[in-house]
Amino acid sequence: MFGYSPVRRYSEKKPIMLARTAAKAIFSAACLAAPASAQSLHVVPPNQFCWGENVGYFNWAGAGSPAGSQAAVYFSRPAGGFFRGFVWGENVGWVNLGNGDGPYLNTSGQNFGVNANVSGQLSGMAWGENIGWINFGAGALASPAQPARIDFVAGRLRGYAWGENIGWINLDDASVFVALGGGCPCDLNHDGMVDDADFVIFLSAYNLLECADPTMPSGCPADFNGDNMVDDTDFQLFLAPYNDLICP
Ligand SMILES: [Ca+2]
Ligand SMILES: [Ca+2]
Repeated sequence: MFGYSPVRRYSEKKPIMLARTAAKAIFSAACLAAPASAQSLHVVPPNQFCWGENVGYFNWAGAGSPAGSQAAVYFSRPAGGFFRGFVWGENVGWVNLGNGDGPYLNTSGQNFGVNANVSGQLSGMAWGENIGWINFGAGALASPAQPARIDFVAGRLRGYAWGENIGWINLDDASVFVALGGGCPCDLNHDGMVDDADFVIFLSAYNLLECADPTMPSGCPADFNGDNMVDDTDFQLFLAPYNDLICP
């Protein structure tokens, strides 16, 4: 008897061991353009903070080890998008923006997270380990309305979120705010370059394939397009910054 087992495409199973020159050689053929649905926005330091009226600063860029590997990331989709990652509250600990399996239904503790519609207006819930639920849709209900949202033109968050136990969280300050941009997500070891060291880290994740794999690095940072797989799509997204070498 032969049991059924899911078959991965050959190119996903095969360990890719390419030198930089080889990767460059296939770059022009393999990496024409990333689809719009693969776009992601990363927090752009030093503008990485927001402010809770009762609890002080939240840092959107530092989570994980190495630092930033589990930071907040926004993944764009045709009908909106969603966040993945963690925010650090200086006085209240970790806040989970969602596990990356978005858009989130927000019907239970297993499928919560922060979504955005096509205009960038945020909704859904984040979970603070010490402070409970934070409602990103609450600012839209305030009077006057102050919806928490991504300002795509300014490249930053705006509006207010509501923590059930901590009150308003201000995303709208003129000088203390969370900037979002392209970042350098393929710099997996956070040294300012996308080079062979990152390629080795990427390969390890690529060969594991699924973000749910228990041996996958926490936060699945090599899943550049946020589909919970590290596969050929992510490899294509890796090639352009690898070719450029220096982070923008
Ligand atoms: Ca690097
Ligand atoms: Ca992926």
